[in-house]
Amino acid sequence: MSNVSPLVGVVMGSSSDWETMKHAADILSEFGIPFEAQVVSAHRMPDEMFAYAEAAEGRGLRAIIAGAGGAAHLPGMLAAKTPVPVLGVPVASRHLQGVDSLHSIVQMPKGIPVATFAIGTAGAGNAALFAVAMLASGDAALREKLAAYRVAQTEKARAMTKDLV
Ligand code: RP5
Repeated sequence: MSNVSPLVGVVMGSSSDWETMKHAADILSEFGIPFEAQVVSAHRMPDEMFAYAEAAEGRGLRAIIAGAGGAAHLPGMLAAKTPVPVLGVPVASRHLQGVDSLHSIVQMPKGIPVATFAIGTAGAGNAALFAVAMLASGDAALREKLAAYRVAQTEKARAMTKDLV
């Protein structure tokens, strides 16, 4: 994290979500995107959640990556209170392995969108990459960085074959 104003907020319902959500933070760090990370529980601290959403646009946030598990209302409720795009990450829950989280986040009523990603660390990482892509549309240097990231990924996948036999 840096001292400059954050462009992306990474929020989660509990510190137990951090193990998943740090995969979003790692990607944002890799791309040099200023971000903040904090627990903003929809159910346990609803007043702070509303305050966070209401202040988000004015504070300059361009995207909010929100992760939660179980009855995962955080992304949807944030989206209801801010025009800043909300990227929802379903965290794998103890009892239903995150299928509950996924359904809670993805089934938004028409009119209040939440971009919903895969359950778990892949979803957290991809939400961050999506935020990078959003920011890159107005930033040529960031676009180049994203292109280089994808080339490196392709090369890594190609190199996998030689380890098979
Ligand atoms: C949700 O409840 C959180 O997002 C977390 O995934 C889940 C469990 O929270 P803890 O009981 O671990 O604090 O609100």
